[in-house]
Amino acid sequence: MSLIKLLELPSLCDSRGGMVALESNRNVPFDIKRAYYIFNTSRGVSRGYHAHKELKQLAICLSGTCRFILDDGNKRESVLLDSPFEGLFIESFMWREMHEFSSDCVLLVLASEYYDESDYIRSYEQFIEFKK
Ligand code: T46
Repeated sequence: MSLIKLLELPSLCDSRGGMVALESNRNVPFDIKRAYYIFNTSRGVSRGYHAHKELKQLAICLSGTCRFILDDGNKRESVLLDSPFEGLFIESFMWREMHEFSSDCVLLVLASEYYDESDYIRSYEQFIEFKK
């Protein structure tokens, strides 16, 4: 089974322009407790390099593009996010890296939990230990 779970976010676009609605436990598969966005990423920068113990997230590229790498400890898959009409669902215990941010990239992330640094696994070796 693929690690890349892209959820379609229905378009509410009309002649006036674009719109997408995000709803907890409807098109977003968890209760949304937090949202953050990443933008103005410096050229050549990569982010992430961690996993979460509990947190589930949905990442949506509102503009521009960026590449996600997901790794469950057994396999590693990559996907280019380039549409506000699709969300990448990231389950817990999934190593993630973000690369190739375009200069206009605005990445919105919806999260199932409040920020908690103790939920992060920031070492790949530790992540592999957790997965055993
Ligand atoms: C993830 C990927 C996709 C906060 O204080 N509150 C927050 O809600 C967040 C997200 C971060 N922070 C602090 C923690 C760090 O001191 O902001 C700093 C930068 O966070 P970090 O280096 O973890 O950022 P990324 O881009 O590597 O990872 C982020 C999320 O942290 C992470 O959960 O899955 O985006």
